[in-house]
Amino acid sequence: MIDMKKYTVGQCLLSGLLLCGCLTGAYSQQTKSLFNVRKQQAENAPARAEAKSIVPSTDFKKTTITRDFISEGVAVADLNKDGRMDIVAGYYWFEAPNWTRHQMAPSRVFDPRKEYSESFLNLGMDVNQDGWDDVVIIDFPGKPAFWFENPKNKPGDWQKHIIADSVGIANESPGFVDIDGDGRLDILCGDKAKKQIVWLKPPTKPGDTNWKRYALSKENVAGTEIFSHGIGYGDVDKDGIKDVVIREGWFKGTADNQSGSWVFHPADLGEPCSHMQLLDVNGDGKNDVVSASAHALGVWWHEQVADEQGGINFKTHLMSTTTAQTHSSIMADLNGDGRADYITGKRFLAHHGRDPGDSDAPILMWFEFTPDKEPYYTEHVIDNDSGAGLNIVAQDMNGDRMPDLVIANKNGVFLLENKIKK
Ligand SMILES: [Ca+2]
Ligand SMILES: [Ca+2]
Ligand SMILES: [Ca+2]
Ligand SMILES: [Ca+2]
Repeated sequence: MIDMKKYTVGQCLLSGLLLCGCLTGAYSQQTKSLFNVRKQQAENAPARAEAKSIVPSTDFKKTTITRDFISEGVAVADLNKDGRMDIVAGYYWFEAPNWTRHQMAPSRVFDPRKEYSESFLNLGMDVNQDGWDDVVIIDFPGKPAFWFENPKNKPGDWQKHIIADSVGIANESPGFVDIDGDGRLDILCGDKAKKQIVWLKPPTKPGDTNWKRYALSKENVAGTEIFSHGIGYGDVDKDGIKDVVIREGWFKGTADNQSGSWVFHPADLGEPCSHMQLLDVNGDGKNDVVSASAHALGVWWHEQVADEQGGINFKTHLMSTTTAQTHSSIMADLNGDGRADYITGKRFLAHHGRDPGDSDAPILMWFEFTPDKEPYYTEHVIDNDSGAGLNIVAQDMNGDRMPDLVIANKNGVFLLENKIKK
């Protein structure tokens, strides 16, 4: 294990600069901001989470599916149609209830300290609507996404289909959200080539295998570099139409979600982050944004406020410095009070141990919101030896109607069954 305590802040800054120097021009826009994050941490805040002992809650029952690093994305679906939810991690799926491992296509176990896998985010859905759930995989940033077609319990490799004419997926936290309200999840992301905020729509007719690309923003906008960090979908201005947020501002949604006409409004939504969640944190009727640092330290809520001209801007409030590298988040009502909670966790060894705190204990946590009571949230640590990958699943796995959590990262694949008492 690399002990980051041995390194001084200066060494961390130096290694950060060296890392930035090695990356391509596509990364240059973010180099400055990432550097600023590290500089600010060194000057004003702890560069890493404090070494306090974190006692995991007894509210979740953990099952280790595997300790192998095979994917940083995860999904659930009943792939063999036996009525039980199975777990997907990259090119592998684990059959409930004993989590027997199956391979969809040739792959291998990756070295968590040296390599990335070939699977960054996963989704289970019946793409071709033949009654069998398929598996969607977002690959390394900038590569096209693809899906594996379920062979309906027949042996052999699953057929791989590239999504939407090989659109290169930009932004590191693409969203699985229903953009057009047809009840099927779409992919919200950037288009690497056109630097445009787009959505990729799965086929609508049974038997069809082709996804379509539709533009929301104009070309050459912020948030669309392959390594851009942070994107979300929700109604910022409460006009009844959902908008797209990135950390540099928001694109105002219109009824036309296909022609790339959504106008950008600059606003300050803080540091590079993972999936951005919209909710009214403080109960003042305006939607705020909750985000977490993708590669540094911090969970924040960004309070929606009016700027001097009466426009929309945000004031950032720090919620947590419990764990760094919080490179994914999801909303789900974990405690059954009817209000969605925020779940995030450490992307263990995000940059293979080179970033402050990325080899610390892999913590998974949730935040319960209390809009009528300051500071409007309560933090709960779920576990200190799982963490999160690049997406988190919150879905009922054991039939008790409470959402459970499933994660996959460089620490393995884990199921955390929700035992919170209502
Ligand atoms: Ca099953
Ligand atoms: Ca299918
Ligand atoms: Ca709106
Ligand atoms: Ca608010």
